[in-house]
Amino acid sequence: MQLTTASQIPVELQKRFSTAQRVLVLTGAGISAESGVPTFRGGGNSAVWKGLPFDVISSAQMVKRDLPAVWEWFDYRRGILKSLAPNAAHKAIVGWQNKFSEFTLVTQNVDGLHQYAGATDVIEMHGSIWRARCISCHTTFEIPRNDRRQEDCASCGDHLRPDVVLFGEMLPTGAFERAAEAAAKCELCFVIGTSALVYPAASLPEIAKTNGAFLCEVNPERTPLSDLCDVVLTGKAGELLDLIELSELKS
Ligand code: BV8
Repeated sequence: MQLTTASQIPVELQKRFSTAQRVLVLTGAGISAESGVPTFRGGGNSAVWKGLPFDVISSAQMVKRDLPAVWEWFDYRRGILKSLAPNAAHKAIVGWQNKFSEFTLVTQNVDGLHQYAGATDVIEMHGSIWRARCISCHTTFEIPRNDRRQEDCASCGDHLRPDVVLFGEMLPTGAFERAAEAAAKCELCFVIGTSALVYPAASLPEIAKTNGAFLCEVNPERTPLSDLCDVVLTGKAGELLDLIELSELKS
């Protein structure tokens, strides 16, 4: 059922949203869809770049095999992103950050739109497309939105790569542990705009549920997590997050 009014938000979710102290939000590419950012698997197909499925072009092996091709893929994506802005869903979550006493925002996205919207202390499980890292000394460099990125490391001169977690690579030190600890403690967990296929990020809602959290999924489509959720809001994050907030005011 497509929700269009605050009164359609399940009462149990309204209550939890009003009383929760510790909240965790996990986001995926879908939360940026209404900003114009293509999702990876939305609409049943997978992103492909020059014939390579995205989990091949975005993989550790590809950095070794063909770093220029990896840069071409990420330069292309930054080219799309640099003119895009956060949408209502990103903005709603910024408001939530100040509403709950313990709020943790974990994202799988590398687009930086949560921070652009004003979110702080974002756990970027998969790094950032706006940062590069030296393949030798691991120094990182911010990539300007509207300027060319630097080619080589200013510290040691070796090549740079995107500071993004590619398939087959470990997550940033401590990111998963910090997110998993918050998931185990939260009372209310939102899973917004993710196909819940990529691990270990997709294990976070499972950790929350195992530890007694109320689980709410926001997604136009069902996912492997949907059956685990207490509430599944079917629809677009940019429309539904504001309804959740409005429903609280009415209750
Ligand atoms: C690792 C950066 C070891 C690159 C990405 C079990 C345990 C651990 C690992 C594995 C495991 N099983 C398999 C693995 C290996 C692998 C993996 O998960 N493979 C999958 C495909 C089977 N994982 C890894 O390699 C990870 N590393 O495992 O290291 C380890 C082990 C244990 C503990 C720690 C470490 C590294 C994975 C990271 C890969 N990098 N991104 C880049 O961006 O190019 S993942 C990539 O997929 C993006 O980050 C993306 O965010 C992520 C997940 O996709 P989604 O965000 O969900 O996006 P998707 O398009 O799939 O779905 C969009 C959804 O939005 C849809 O459901 C759609 O319906 C919905 N939607 C659309 N419009 C809207 C909407 N929702 C709301 N509103 C809308 N308007």
